[in-house]
Amino acid sequence: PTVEGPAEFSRAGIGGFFQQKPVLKNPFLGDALLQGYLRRHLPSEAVYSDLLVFGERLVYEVDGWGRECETTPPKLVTYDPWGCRVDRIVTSPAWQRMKDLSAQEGLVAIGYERTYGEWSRVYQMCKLYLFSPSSGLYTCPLAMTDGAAKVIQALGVSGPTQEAFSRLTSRNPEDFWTSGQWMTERKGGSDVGSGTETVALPQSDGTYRLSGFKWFTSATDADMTLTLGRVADRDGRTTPGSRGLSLFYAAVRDEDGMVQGIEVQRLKDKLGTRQMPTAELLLDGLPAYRLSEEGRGVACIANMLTLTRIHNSVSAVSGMRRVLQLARDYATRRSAFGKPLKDHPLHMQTLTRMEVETRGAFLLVMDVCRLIGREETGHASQLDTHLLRLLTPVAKLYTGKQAIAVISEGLESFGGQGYIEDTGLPAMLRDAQVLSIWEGTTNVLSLDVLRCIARTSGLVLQSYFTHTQSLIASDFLPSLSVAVRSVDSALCGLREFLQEAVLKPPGYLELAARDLAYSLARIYIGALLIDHASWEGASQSDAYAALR
Ligand code: UCC
Ligand code: FAD
Repeated sequence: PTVEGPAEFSRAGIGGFFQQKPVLKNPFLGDALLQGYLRRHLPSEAVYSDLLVFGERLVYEVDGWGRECETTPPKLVTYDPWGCRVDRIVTSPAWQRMKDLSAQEGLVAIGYERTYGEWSRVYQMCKLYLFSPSSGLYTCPLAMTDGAAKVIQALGVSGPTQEAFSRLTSRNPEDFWTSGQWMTERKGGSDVGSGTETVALPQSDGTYRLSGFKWFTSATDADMTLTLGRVADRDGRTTPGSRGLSLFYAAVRDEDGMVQGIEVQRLKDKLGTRQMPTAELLLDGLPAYRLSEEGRGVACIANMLTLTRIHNSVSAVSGMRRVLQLARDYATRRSAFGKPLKDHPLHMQTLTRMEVETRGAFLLVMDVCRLIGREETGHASQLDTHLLRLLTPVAKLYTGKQAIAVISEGLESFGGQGYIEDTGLPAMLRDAQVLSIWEGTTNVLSLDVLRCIARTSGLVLQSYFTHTQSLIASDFLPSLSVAVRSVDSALCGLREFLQEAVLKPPGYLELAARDLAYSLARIYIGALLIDHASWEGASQSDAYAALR
C-alpha cells in the first residue's frame, strides 16, 4: 500500500504558509524625527500638508514607477532601421513620468522660489529625502539639475543660460529641463586637472566647439550639460593642469531631439544605478558657450559640487531611513522561535543601532541644508560659511559610507529574502554603493577637508569648535550629561590631536585625513543629537538616541 502525505503538499499544493511582505507606509508619517525637526525649525502648515500628501503619492503611485525604472533599464539605439546613426537613449515610461512629477512637485524649483526664506533648502531637501528611495534614481538628474541652476545663478543669468535657468527651475513639465555634469574623463575623475583632455576651439561668433571624450556621464538623456575643457589658442595650444580648465554650457540635443556634436559610445554596464543611463560620450565638435573666465573652470563648478554633494548626502540618509521603515514593519510580520522578530531583544538592538546612525546622519545632513539656505538668502555669518565649506565634504563622505553599512545590515534583517532580487531590497544596496564613489570618493573628499582647513588658515576648524561647543553648552537635559561629557571629551581629544599634528612631518595629516574627517562627522553628530534632544518639543526617543 502507498503512504499518502498531507494533502496540502500534494500535486500543485506547496503548503499553506506564506510570509507577509514588508509594507511601505507613508514615509512622512512614519518618520518621527523628520516631523520633529520640521516642527522645531519650519512649523508651517503648508509644508506639513505638502509632505503628507506627497508621502501618500509616493506609496500609492510613485514607488511602483521606481521599481519599473529598475526592471526596464535604459537602452541605447545607435542606428535607425535604415542605417542612419541616431544615438538615441531610450528610457522607460516610468522614468519619463519621474521627470514630469519632479517638475510638478517643484523638486528643484522649491530651492529657487524661496517661499520659506532661509528654510527653503531644508523644505526642498526634506521632500527629496522622502522621494529618493522611490524615485528610481531620478534624484541623480535632479541633483545635477539643481547644481547647474546654482552655477548659472551664481555666474549671473544671461544670454543662453537665461532660458536654461528658467527651464531647470520650472514647475511646468512641458518646460522642465534636466542637466548633466560631465567632468570625468578616462585619465582621471578625481584629478580633473590632469585628467581633462577636452579641447575647446574658439569660433568666430564667440562660441566654442568641444572635442574630447567624457568617460562617465550620468542621466545622459539630459537636455543640457555643464562640462570642463581647455581653450585652445590660435596654434591649438592649451594650458595644462587645473589652471587651463574652463567651464562650458552646452545643449545636448537639437530641436528634433537628436544629439548634436556627440556620439554615444556605449552605455555602462553597472553594479547598480541601472535605472539610469550612464554613457561614454565622444564630443566631436559639440557647440558650447564658455561660462567661466578662462582657467576658472574648477572654481566655478565648485558650486555644483557643493550642491550635488548635499543631494548625495540626502539620498544616503533617505536610503537608510527607508530600509529601516521596511525592516521595522517586517519585524511585526515575521516570527521566529515562537514570537515576532520585534519581540527578540537582539533583533531590536540591531535595528536600534541602525536607527541611531540614521538619526545622526539625518541631523548632520539637515544642518548642512540649513547652512546652504542661510548662505543663499544672505543670512549666513562668517561662522556659517565656514561650517558649510567644512561640513559639505564631511557629510558626503561620512553618510555615503554609513548608507552602505546600514543598508547592508538592513538587508540582513529580512533574512534570505533580503538577498532576493525581486523583493526590490538588493537594489537598495547596489545603489548605495555608488554614493561613496561619485561626486568625490571618500579619500578625495577627506583631502578636500584638509585643503579647506589649510586655505582658511584653520578658521573653518575654529568655527567648527566654537559651534560644536555651543550646541552642547546650551540648556541640555540633566539626563544627557553623560552624552555631553562624551562629546566634550572627544572635542578636547580632537583639539589635542590637531595641535600635535601641525608639529609632525609633512604627510602626517594626509595619512590621517580620513580619520580626521570621520571624527569631525561623529563629534558633530553627537552634538546635534544632544541639541535636538534638549529642544522643548523633543521626545523620549530623541533623548535615547542622544545617549546611544
Ligand atoms: O560624479 C559625478 C556625477 C554623478 C552623478 C550625480 C550624483 C548626485 C547625487 C545623486 C544622489 C542620488 S560628477 C563628477 C564629480 N567629480 C568630482 O567630484 C571630482 C572629485 N575631485 C575633486 O573634488 C578635486 O578635489 C578637485 C577636482 C576639485 C581638485 O581640483 P584642483 O584644481 O586641484 O582644485 P583646487 O586647486 O583645490 O581648487 C581650485 C579652485 C580653488 O579656488 P580658488 O582658485 O579661487 O582658490 C578652490 O578653492 O576651486 C575651489 N574649490 C572649491 N571650492 C575646489 N573644490 C572646492 C569645493 N569643494 N568647494 C568650494
Ligand atoms: P580615480 O580618481 O582613479 O580613483 C581611484 C582610487 O584612488 C579611489 O579610491 C580614490 O579615492 C583614490 N585616490 C585618488 N586620488 C587620491 C589621493 N590623492 N589620495 C588618496 N586616494 C586617492 N562623472 C562625471 O563627471 N559625470 C557623471 O555623470 C558621472 N556619473 C557616474 C556614474 C557612476 C555610476 C559612477 C560609478 C561614476 C560616475 N562618474 C561621473 C565618475 C565619478 O565621479 C568618478 O568615478 C569618481 O570621481 C572617481 O574618479 P575615477 O573613477 O577616475 O577614480
